[in-house]
Amino acid sequence: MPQLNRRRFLTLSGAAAAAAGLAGTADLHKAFAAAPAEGQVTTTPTFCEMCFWRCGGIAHVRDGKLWKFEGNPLDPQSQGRLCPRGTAAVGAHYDSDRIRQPLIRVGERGKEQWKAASWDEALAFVAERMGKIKAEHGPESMALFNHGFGQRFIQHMMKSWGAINIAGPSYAQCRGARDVGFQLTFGAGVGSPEPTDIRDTDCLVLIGSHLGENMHNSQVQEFAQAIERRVPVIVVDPRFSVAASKAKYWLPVKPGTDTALLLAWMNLLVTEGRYDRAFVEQWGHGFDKFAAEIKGYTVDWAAEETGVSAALIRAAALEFASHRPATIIHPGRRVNWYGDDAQRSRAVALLNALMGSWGRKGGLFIAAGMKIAPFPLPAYPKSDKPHADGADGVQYPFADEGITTSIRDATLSDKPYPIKGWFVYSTNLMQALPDPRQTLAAIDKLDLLVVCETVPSEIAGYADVILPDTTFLERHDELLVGYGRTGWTSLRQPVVAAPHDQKPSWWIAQQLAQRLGIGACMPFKDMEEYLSYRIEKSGHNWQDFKKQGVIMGPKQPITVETGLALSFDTPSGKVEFWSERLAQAGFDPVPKYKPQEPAPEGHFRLITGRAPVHTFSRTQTNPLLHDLMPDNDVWINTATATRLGLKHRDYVQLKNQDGVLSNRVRVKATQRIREDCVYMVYGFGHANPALKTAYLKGASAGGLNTRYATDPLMGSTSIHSNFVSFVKEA
Ligand SMILES: Nc1nc2c(c(=O)[nH]1)N[C@H]1C(S)=C(S)[C@@H](COP(=O)(O)OP(=O)(O)OC[C@H]3O[C@@H](n4cnc5c(=O)[nH]c(N)nc54)[C@H](O)[C@@H]3O)O[C@H]1N2
Ligand SMILES: Nc1nc2c(c(=O)[nH]1)N[C@H]1C(S)=C(S)[C@@H](COP(=O)(O)OP(=O)(O)OC[C@H]3O[C@@H](n4cnc5c(=O)[nH]c(N)nc54)[C@H](O)[C@@H]3O)O[C@H]1N2
Ligand code: SF4
Ligand SMILES: [Mo]
Repeated sequence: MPQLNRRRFLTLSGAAAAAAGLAGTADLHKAFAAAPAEGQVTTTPTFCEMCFWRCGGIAHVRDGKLWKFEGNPLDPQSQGRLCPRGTAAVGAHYDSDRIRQPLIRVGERGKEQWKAASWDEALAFVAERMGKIKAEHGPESMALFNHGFGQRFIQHMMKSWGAINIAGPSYAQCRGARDVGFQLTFGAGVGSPEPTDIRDTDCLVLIGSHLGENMHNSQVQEFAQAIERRVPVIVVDPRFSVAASKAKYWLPVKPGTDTALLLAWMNLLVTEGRYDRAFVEQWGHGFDKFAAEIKGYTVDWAAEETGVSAALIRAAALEFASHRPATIIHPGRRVNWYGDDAQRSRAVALLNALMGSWGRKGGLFIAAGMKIAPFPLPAYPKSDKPHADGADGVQYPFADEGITTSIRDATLSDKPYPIKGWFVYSTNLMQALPDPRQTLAAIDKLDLLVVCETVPSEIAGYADVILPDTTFLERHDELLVGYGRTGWTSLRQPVVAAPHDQKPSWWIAQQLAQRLGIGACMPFKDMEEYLSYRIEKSGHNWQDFKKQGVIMGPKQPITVETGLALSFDTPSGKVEFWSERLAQAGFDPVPKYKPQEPAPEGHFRLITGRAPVHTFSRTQTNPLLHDLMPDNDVWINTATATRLGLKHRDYVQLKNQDGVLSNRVRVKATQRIREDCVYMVYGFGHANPALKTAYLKGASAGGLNTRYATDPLMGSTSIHSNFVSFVKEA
């Protein structure tokens, strides 16, 4: 890869990574901007898919070879800078582990024996098997698991064919409980990107949200600016995160006790009258019943429960309450920790309501969008069967999106009807879903498993057919019509050709649609036709858009201060301190605290999170990011390590309460974590040998996640419910 100039990249990004990601983006950006451009260079704007922040970038191609990817200054998500993963998108294009052509399984499922196939052969195979499932069971028996922006036309094709069981891990394994908690309280979820006005805030409270390790670009940039402005930051985390190192107050809570803290904070502020009375009087529903319900949750009690001193709990509350309404209690993003997460998220929402921060400058603004005309597409067929994915609120009354784990349950139980096929697009279910043993058992029952992937992930290893997708730098996708301080629209367009016989997902969808007899669902020649129609029909210039990559929407009021009139789409039309809907469905109308089970003797709770230079399990094989961080380690409190005779950088295996053993992983003995838990970055320990770069490097947090609780309100599954002990290497 001479065109990559790896040596320079590595020196720069090594330093950036050492700065824990915060200063890193800027340094990287500057260094790249200063690099001399030799040879013929063309630049093309497109938006990033290395994670789901979808930053606008500009790709540089030198002498026909992809050279670098940097921020597009016109784009609100990047503001001209990319994070280390975005910069390393170049590595995804050049990755030698990529799947190069369609593959059809020849040996036993999971044994990784394949024959190379032409696209015609592979698509005909899929269409024939799908047709058989439809004939025998109906199209509802073919489920779709999907994640990422490239899913748009795959999902459209599947819905046009009659599929109704569709889910991604971004709901039940990520932000679902948060959006339900906020929906029940304010009548609106938070969505992505989160409308946190960190730029104008006077105080930021982070509960778990580890900004700076969790690298959502523009949010982290605003966070860095807030730190420069000396905005007080309060971090609640059992681990001394990067964010905690920038905080005025760090509350090292015992894992799983956040609801106790939140209830005690609210009781304190209500009792002492330190809340936004005007907001609560005008907009609150059931406030008196709420206040009576939380009366018993005192600060002293919370100190016992959380392990944080009463003085610290109180000082933090007085601090953030004094800045109201320009105070943000960050809603978080991956909130699926303990299986009671919708209620904990509701407590976070209620605390924001007490601060009067909803729709306020420096609080949570109401994101603006923009209108882009649709391309006329035929309507989807209607099914008279219920959803097997929990999405129609029968099993989980407040679920408003498909639930991955419910589709898996239905596959295992044949209830409410058999699920015979899975189409998996851009999600590595073996790492992302809890209890991989159940995922395997479900796969065993399938007549068809199609996996559309870029690299040989674990899930691809079990496929009957693998369809190799392009990376985002090699394809068009649907328009991104985003929400934020103003709406915006972003373009994804090909920058370089796919290196082998990979095809873009929209093309795969269109070709498969034709073979399934539903070709009319994608009535356009190519994406230029589709996208330019939408753009021009909306009154914008297609050629300009291709050059700039971004169109900004009109200014709209997003806070009370800029002229926004508040309204709440709840049954009472108000902010529901007491939830009528929860009461009617038989749930607690005000969140209650329920303690978590203690760790078994000799065990530690396993908690997890992100590293700034990797995304989930998707980037470990990227040569540039692999060089920065080839594996993860397990954080253990120094005192615990000493007691157990473990030395810093020793290798251990983790054994969970169900006897599942991890791959070997190095000990990071540190005082930056409580003694009752251990921490690992999620996404490592890849088990597919075809993923040569990442195979068996580090340990898989997902693999140890065999015990999980399911949120009774909306079906999300917990990730921090597992306990581990250590097995020393002989
Ligand atoms: N670099 C990078 N950035 C990413 C991603 C990525 O893969 N890589 N993924 C993106 C996505 S999709 C998501 S959902 C977000 C996730 O990022 P966030 O929403 O910020 O975080 P979580 O993963 O929920 O939380 C991890 C933090 O919670 C702490 N924690 C663990 N248990 C507890 C507890 O009981 N109480 C409290 N208060 N804290 C606890 C951990 O120590 C850790 O610091 O990150 C996004 N940003
Ligand atoms: N134990 C544990 N489990 C978790 C989490 C955790 O912290 N710990 N986090 C949860 C969260 S917050 C989330 S959002 C989910 C994420 O879950 P997933 O979305 O499953 O995340 P990835 O591991 O990135 O898997 C994405 C797969 O898509 C492939 N891919 C990447 N780009 C493309 C592309 O352009 N086209 C195609 N076709 N494929 C592509 C990658 O190679 C990768 O195998 O995981 C959840 N599960
Ligand atoms: S935050 Fe980083 S990885 Fe995510 S879209 Fe932006 S540049 Fe890409
Ligand atoms: Mo997520």
